[in-house]
Amino acid sequence: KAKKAASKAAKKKTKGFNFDIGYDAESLKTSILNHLRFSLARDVKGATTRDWWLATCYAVKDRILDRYMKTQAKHNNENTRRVYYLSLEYLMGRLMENNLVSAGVYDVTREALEELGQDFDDIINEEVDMGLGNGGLGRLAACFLDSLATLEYPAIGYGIHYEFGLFRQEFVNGHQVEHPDNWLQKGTPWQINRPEYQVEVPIYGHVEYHFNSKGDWYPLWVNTQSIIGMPWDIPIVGYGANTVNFLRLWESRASNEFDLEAFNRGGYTEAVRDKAVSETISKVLYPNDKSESGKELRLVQQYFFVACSLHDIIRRYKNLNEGWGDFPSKVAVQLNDTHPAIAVPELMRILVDEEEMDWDDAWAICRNVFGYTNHTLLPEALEKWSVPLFQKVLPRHLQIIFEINRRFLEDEVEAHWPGDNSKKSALSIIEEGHPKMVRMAYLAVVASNSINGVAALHTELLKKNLFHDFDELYPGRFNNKTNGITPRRFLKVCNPALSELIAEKVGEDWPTNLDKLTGLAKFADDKAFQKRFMQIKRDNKVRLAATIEVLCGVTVNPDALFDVQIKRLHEYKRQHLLLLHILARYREILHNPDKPIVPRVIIFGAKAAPGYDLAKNIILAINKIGKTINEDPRVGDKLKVVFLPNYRVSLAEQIVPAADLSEQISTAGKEASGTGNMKLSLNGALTIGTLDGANVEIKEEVGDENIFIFGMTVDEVEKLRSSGYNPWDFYNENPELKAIVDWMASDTFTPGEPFALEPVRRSLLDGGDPFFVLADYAAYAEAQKKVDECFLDQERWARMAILNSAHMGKFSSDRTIHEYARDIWKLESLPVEK
Ligand code: B1H
Repeated sequence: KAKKAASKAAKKKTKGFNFDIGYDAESLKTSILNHLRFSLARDVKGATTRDWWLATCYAVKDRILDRYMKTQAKHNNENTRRVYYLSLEYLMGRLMENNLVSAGVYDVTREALEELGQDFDDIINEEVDMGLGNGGLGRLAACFLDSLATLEYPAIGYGIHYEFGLFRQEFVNGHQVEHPDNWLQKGTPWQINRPEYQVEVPIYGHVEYHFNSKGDWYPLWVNTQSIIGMPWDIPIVGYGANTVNFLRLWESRASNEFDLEAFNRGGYTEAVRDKAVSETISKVLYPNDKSESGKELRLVQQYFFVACSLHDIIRRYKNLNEGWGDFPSKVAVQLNDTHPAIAVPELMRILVDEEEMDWDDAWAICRNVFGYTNHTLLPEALEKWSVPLFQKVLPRHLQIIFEINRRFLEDEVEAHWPGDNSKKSALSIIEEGHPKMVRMAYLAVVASNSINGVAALHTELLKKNLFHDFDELYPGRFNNKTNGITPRRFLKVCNPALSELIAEKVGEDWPTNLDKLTGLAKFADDKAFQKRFMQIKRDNKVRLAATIEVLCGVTVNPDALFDVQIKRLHEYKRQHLLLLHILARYREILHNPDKPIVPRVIIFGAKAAPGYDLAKNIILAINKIGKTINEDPRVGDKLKVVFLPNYRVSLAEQIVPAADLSEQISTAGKEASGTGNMKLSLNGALTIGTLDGANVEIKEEVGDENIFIFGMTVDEVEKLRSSGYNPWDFYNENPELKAIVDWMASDTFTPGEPFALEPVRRSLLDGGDPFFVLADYAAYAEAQKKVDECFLDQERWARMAILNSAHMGKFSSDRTIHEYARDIWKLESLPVEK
């Protein structure tokens, strides 16, 4: 009561107070100087670049928070429906430049800093990436947040506030070495701590049965430990800054109660040790990208952030609503892969155990609320948790999963396939075996009103293979949402010169209306336009060349063809196929020294999971072979091979605008979508690629004549596999291929260590070449020849590059998000007044 009165009084006393904040250079300057002095306790005299960076971020944040307050007030006043995006990963990259652009203060901030005698670019480069994700899945989540805010959809992202994001990569003698990513060390001006919203969640313990007054038994989850979730909010600024949503990341803390108990028993060290265990939960992002088998801490991480998030969602709902009736009309929850699928039994537990709702009513709510996005068909990435582990960590949730499964099999599967026990065991959420396993994908499918894939081909394959019977059982629930990328970060911010040229030709509104880029098509044959377009590309290449010089110590010629493969290192992505092509080019240069050849700079960027030996060996092979080539005077500018260390979002922003050729060469059927393919093509790189993932749709958009497609289709791969693929046949029948595969593993590239690269060779031959590298080699070599021919005709190349940019409109994440909102979330945008 007293609190309420005080807040009322405060409101009265501040009535009419003017919170208006200036958006001109002069106001920014004042803000920056104020923050330098009053937030950082720094004198202008002693201020470092980092101080200037922090002060500038704070000044910009003031403006952003103003819009954030207005947005949240609007969402609450209207009691609007929201989407909650649950993801274990967010690869945000740097925030400053994007926030400046979105908040509309880029130019004035630049001006303010210049007037203060500061170098704008140095300040931008102070920021370390927020790398709380592995690759495409985490970056997609970040692009989606950008689009949700830009399109003014009420949305909140939930995730984990990892103390250490994805490791920093270094090369030592060509080997990958991992270092902790201490992204919080320099300060993180964008995050806001929200202790008032901390929550406490139970874990471990066991289930007891009690009887109520009617004599019915009910389960009680007891003897649990508790963890505190501390929220950190990152504002998400929509382009134009009408709407500012937020991303809420949970940090784990030891609960006080928990501590006290140990203290009272006199166990000081135990108390501190237990505290350390609780605080381990949000310590580090698992760097595995695809497989994470059986790690207890990973399961704990998943449950922890899901439980905190649902608690938060329900608190917010209850603030504005009575009863549960409206819950599904106010709340949509999207599961980014199965990593947050524990949300299903957790919501059931809350509704049934805590809210004492009937099972059927609770289940109806779940099914109305959840949507599930699948991101991969690779079997090693399909999450399964062992029943004994589940039993230990989340005993009550396991019971609920068994009950969900029992009803699903007895009611739904039995009704559709009466008496068919093989169907029941095939579709069961619990896989029989020793131990039994919980199939998280099946759990997510059974509990969701929508299940989507991330590219047309991927969705077709999901329906045909992994979820074939579910598609029959639940017609219409499976749907496609082809991925997209934000054109703000991946064109407007990273390629300002091209952005200006585009604006001149198609108008200023292309960043929120990417289909406008088709307006470039009519200039594809215009010589003057071609010249400007290619000059911008060349300037970007000069800048990247300087970065390559610094990071790799290799001088490259900006007039060479910049051939780029940037993505996680995985066998299925086939970086080693490009490596074989590199060897073929090197061999050609040595055998025919006088023959003219299109000069190329091959640029790799990729991190390998620390425990993935073959991936690390492929990195080693590229580095060793690259070094040999780069130092061979017979080669000169004809071929350079560089592996940029520590590939991450901010490095991608430098590489993407400078690429001529985009390598998208995964084995057909393995890359669910890919999103780097979209970024590169948008910036005028031509794609050499297989008919896999979103490449198929890129080809449809840019036209067959503006893309280099090669290799086996999904059906052809399947046919070859079932007829018994033997890589030795391809090796023996192709003398060039045989020569380079043998050469690769000889001691030419690793003098003194003759078998250092043998593991890569072995994987392609005795290892059975599971991703058909040798089978696709000849077709790839053929396609690369066409690339060279094309590049020799610079006008033709320019035309193709322009048409690539022109036809990428479909791949804006705005389009993707509009589709999710319309088809899955039934979400209306809610414009916030200026
Ligand atoms: C994608 C993952 C992934 N698919 C498990 N699956 C992870 C799986 O830490 N884990 O356990 C992490 C990541 N990531 C990627 O998602 C696909 O390979 C890409 O093709 C796709 O473009 C991207 C976004 O949909």
